[in-house]
Formats: sequence, C-alpha cells, structure tokens
Amino acid sequence: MAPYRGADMHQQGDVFPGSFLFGVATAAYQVEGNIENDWAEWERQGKLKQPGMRCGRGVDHWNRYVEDYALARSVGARAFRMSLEWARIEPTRGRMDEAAIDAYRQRLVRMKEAGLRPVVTLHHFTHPTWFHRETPWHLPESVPTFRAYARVCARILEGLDALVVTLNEPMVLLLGGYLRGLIPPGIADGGLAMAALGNIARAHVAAREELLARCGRVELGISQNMLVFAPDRAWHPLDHALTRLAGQAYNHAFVEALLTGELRVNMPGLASTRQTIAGARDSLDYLGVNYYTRTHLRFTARPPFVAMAYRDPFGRGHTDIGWEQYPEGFGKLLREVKSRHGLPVWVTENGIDDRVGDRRALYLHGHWTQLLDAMRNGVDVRGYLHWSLMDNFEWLDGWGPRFGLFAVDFETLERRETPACAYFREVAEGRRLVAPSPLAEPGAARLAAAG
Ligand code: IFM
Repeated sequence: MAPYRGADMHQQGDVFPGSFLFGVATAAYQVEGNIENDWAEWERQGKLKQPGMRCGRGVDHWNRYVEDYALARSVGARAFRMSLEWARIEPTRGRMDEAAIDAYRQRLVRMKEAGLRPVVTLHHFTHPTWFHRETPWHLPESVPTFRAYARVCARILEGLDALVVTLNEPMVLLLGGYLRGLIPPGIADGGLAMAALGNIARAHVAAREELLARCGRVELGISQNMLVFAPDRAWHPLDHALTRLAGQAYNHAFVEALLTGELRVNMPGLASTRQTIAGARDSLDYLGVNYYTRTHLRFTARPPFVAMAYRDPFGRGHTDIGWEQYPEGFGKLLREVKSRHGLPVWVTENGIDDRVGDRRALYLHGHWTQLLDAMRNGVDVRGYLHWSLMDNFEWLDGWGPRFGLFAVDFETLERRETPACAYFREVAEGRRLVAPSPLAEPGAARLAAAG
C-alpha cells in the first residue's frame, strides 16, 4: 500500500506563491440547464449509458449563478471557469441571439464583481444542432463558422481580462466523437477524424485572431486532457510501444501543432496525418492541463489493437467512476509539459468522482503535493481550477458521478458543502499546503491507518 504522503512531508517550502490563483471549474451544458444542442439530441436518441437519462435543467446554474459565485468565494476561490454555450449564442446558423450575448456578458461582469477572475471556454464539447449537419469539423467550412462565433465571444469578453480557453479537450472530442462514435457527432472514421482535427486546430487560430483583433491583449490557450499511459505488461515490447505512441498522440501532438504550425499524428491502425496549420505557430500563451488519472495499455491481436484498463497497483481504491488515483502522474505530466513545450501552465481541471464525499480532501492533498513539487522544480504553474464547483451532468454517465466540492441534491437543486470544502478553503486562503484532518474526512483516516 502506498498512501499519499501526509503531514510528514510538509516543510517550509509548501507555500503557494502570492500570484497563484485557486479556483473552480464548470462547463455550460453540465450546469446551466435547458440548452438545446447536439448533446440534447444525443440524449433523446437514447445514447447515454442509461438511455432514459436527460441533462434537462442541469443544476440550474443559469438562474443560480449569483449563489454559485458566492459558493466559490466561500471556499477561497479567486477564479471561476465557465463556458459559453454556442447553441445559446447562435441557435440558428448565422443568427446571433443578442439576449444570450447580453446574458453572458452580465454574468461575467457579475463574476468579476464577486472577486473571481473569469476563465472562459469557447468550446466545451457541445455544438448547435445545425453544426454537424451544415459545417461539420471534417469540412473546411467549419473554420469560418467557428470564427464567426468567436467574433461574438470577443464582444462578450472585451475588457474583462478573462483567461481564455478556446477549446476544451480536443483529443477527447476527437476520440469520442470521430474515432469511436460514442459522443456527437457519432462518427468512427480515421480519415474524417484527422480532417476534423486539422480544422479544430485552424478554428483555434481563427478564434485567437478574432480575440486579438477585438480585445487587444489576451491570455489564451487550450485545455488539454492529459493521461499518464503505462504498459500493462512490463515485459511486453508492444505494450511499451503503444504507451509511447499514445502519449505522443494524445497528450502532445495537438499542442505541438499549435506551437510549430505542423500537425503530426501517428496512431498506427487508427489514424495518422501530417498537415500544416497556417498561423498556428506560437498560438498558445499557456497550456491548460486537465489531469485525472493513468491508464494501462495492452496490445491486442485484433483491431483496434489496443485495450485500456484502469489498474490499482497501490491499492488506493479506484475513484467512483472507476479511474486509478495516481497523483504522481500529475507531477510527471507537469514536468513533461515544461520540458516538451516550455509553456506556463494553468491546471484547468483536476478532481475526483467521490459519491460519498469522504475521499476528496485526500485526493486534493495528493495532487497539490505533486503540484507544489513540480513548481519547486521550475514548472511555471499559474493557477489550479478544481473540477468541479458542484456536482453536475457528467456526459455519457449522466447524473451518476459526483465531482463537486459542493454536493447537489438533484431533486431540490440545493447545494451543500462536502467535507472537502473546509480543506479547500484552508489551503486556498492560507496558501500553505497542510494535510487534511483525518477527523474531517473518514477516507483520510482509513488511508492514513493503512499507511
Ligand atoms: O466533466 C468532464 C469535463 O467536462 C471535461 N473533463 C473531464 C471532466 C470529468 O470527466
């Protein structure tokens, strides 16, 4: 058993710099409620794990945003990640909804007044329903379409000093939506996937141009879901080869495209491409890292030639969604980002599906320990945004998972503190990493005892 290291590790150096921002993260479709987009259609087609499930009213953040900003502040957050819902802004192709634009502007102004720096994602998985029918990502027309939307986003963001995330987890969208057909648009075609990935990179460039033109100075990047890959069989050369290829393709290729202007993906048997992305060179001011877990890869004899599994070699117990708890991987990836890309980092997501609520503080402690260690070793991390402020709609898994610092009663929509709130507050406000109190969190007591 290798528990997360506890209080014994804490020394003088365990202090977050004064400029470091703690915050929370959300995404429009998962929290706002009553959005008609491609995911709502997907749900009606019965394509979630539980086919009858619907996002519906979400957790009513559209109406409760003032309360939610106050919740964020109550745990010491100084930054709030949200996303603009394209389907609200452009419900019909080419017709922008001024009321939605005003509503978003008003929410962001209010967020700033509440003392929260806005972190704004332009694209977080969802699309207006017309998008896949008229200008899907695999067609070049998708790029001017996104540019027109981004032009409106620039109007919303002008003068707000927001940290901008053009795209959330492009590789998740690509794998889920274009290679495995599991999420909208439900395509499983390597050729179309690579065409789409190129256009998604071009859309980032177009959005950057629009934001720079309207807002002048802008701090802009993407949120990249990063996984640690490991060979399932230590002795098997093909498991090792897969691990290397996956790390390059999933974690780094897209980021490299936005730094060099050359998109190079090599996933043998799945998809490969080499494309020039005009204007993409040096188009990231920072990299947003979304880190959750590690996955083990095993070569299989039949297509797709790879099987992945979440193991638990340290006996820490999987998270409730079934992912390995592997905070060491967080430090490893942060150091890798520095050595591979040399960019400043924002942690734009990190968190645990903890349905009882007794393991979150310890999870945070493990990941913050790694984060501080990486920072001490020269990784320039500017802030940490916890996924999520509150429980929300978790895509294919619907209302099962609970990633929230605040638990939400999905019947009454009441928000309630989880035990981790006190710990988050203590570290975010004190700016010093301390160990969570075992009394506050039974899961911590269990692990400490086992250690
Ligand atoms: O809920 C998602 C989020 O939308 C994107 N990153 C991962 C989270 C947890 O699965």
